[in-house]
Amino acid sequence: MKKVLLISANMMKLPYAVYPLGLDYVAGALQSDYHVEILDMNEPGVAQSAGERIREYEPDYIGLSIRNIDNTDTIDCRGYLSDYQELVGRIRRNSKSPLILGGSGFTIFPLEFMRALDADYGIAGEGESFPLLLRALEGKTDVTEVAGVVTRDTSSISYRAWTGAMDRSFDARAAHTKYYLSYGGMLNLQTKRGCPFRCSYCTYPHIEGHKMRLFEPAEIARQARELQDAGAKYIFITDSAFNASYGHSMQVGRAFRNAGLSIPWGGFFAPTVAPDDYYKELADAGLTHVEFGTESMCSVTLANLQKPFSAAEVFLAHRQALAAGLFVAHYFLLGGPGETPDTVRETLKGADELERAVFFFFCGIRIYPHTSLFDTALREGQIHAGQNLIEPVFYRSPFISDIEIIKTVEDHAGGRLNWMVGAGESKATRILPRLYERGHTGPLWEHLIS
Ligand code: B12
Ligand code: SF4
Repeated sequence: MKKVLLISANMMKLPYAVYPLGLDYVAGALQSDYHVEILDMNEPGVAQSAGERIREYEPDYIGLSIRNIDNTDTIDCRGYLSDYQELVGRIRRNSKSPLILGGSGFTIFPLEFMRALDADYGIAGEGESFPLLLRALEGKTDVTEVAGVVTRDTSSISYRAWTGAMDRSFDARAAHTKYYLSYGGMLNLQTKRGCPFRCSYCTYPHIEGHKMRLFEPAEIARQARELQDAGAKYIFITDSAFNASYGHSMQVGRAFRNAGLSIPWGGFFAPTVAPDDYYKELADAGLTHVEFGTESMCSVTLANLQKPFSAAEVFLAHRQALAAGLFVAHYFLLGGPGETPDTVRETLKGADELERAVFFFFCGIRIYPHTSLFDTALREGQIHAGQNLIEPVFYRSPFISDIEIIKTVEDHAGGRLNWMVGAGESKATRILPRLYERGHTGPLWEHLIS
């Protein structure tokens, strides 16, 4: 059997180190025909020993997963491209095998990453097509026939959502799994792919598709039990918006209960009004943390961002989640089209009325291709056609500067611990590692709720 080494390039440990779930799916697609190993750069010691590990394993193919491009923080923006270039240099010094890129970050900027990392091939979109690429390489057929495959000569890419099997291969004994279990105890899980909404700035529908592909609840529950049995203390559901399908997410909750899941879990939710008892049922199934992608409390701004709810619905959704005894966080994204001092104040006033919650404020919205914000920024001359956006560019509202927004939020927050401004790196850097070292588990933002 030929050997594939899958490397997770992500070394970001904030707000916490994230288990490389995407590679479990790529490994799942490959495992019947290839011997697969995963090397996770987050795992202690791997960054130092990667070259040696590659030489020892002698892979026939190397897949490199590119998740984060940068920390997406206007206040203290840090990019990771140079780290990836350094890693690719090390891979090349230790192996002559083809290097194939993939991952969500890669999918946003496939041509730019191909050039910057001088890779042999890439797959934009879902990595389940990896074996098709390898088969084409081995059969010497045209690799560009495989949807999403990028070569050094590719100038435009087309790919569609994967319709075949999506099998996760989870190895409870793998060294990297043990690392996440010992540090924060959080593993992750996907219950569907795709987001049907069209928020103006968001890349998720481009990465995962607009059409929801719902996974079988009993199978998801089986996977959740597998994570629990491996020692997970918390599960993060990575869906774009867990409640985008109320029916399916409710079935997942019931399947969790039937499978005897007893560890807490959480994920991203859209603050839309839920059916009666929705949150109560999910709380009974172990849901503890609800992270609402709220973005604004001003209806004009919400409409500009093309959010699928109004400020009035946010209040209702918030109360529904609180009534079920859940921990609630709201993410805000300020500085988009039409943001003014008044709309910011309206959001802050709205946040004041959202009791017992944590707020994460991001000021300045990163402009990504394939979004309607990209078109707005182009029309307004904030970016130009063909501009390489792998170096982050943030949308600037003509009516209020980022600095003014940050100052307004910080003044209004007045040092309240549950108001986090920016990616929250400084507070998170101080608090989280110490808590994880002391054996605390989960996302831990609930400790900020006063
Ligand atoms: C869930 C999530 C989070 C959660 C993760 C919680 C957890 N415990 O898992 C939280 C909230 C913590 C988080 C944090 C951050 N996130 Co986030 N997150 C996501 C999200 C929604 C899903 C990621 C996921 O797990 N998907 C499910 C798996 C199965 O899919 P996947 O990894 O993409 O893998 C598939 C393909 O990409 C491909 N693939 C993957 N690897 C490979 C490798 C090869 C060789 C091939 C061929 C294919 C391939 O095949 C897989 C199966 O189809 C994505 C957006 C999205 N919809 O993708 C953003 C996303 C990954 N996050 C992003 C960012 C920026 C961040 C933060 C930096 C934000 C911040 N400042 O705090 C941090 C970084 C955290 C860290 N330590 O790395 C960006 C990354 C791009 C960028 N701009 O840099 C994304 C893409 C969102 C965006 N803005 O566009 N995130
Ligand atoms: S912001 Fe959330 S709800 Fe809107 S398109 Fe993105 S993932 Fe979907």
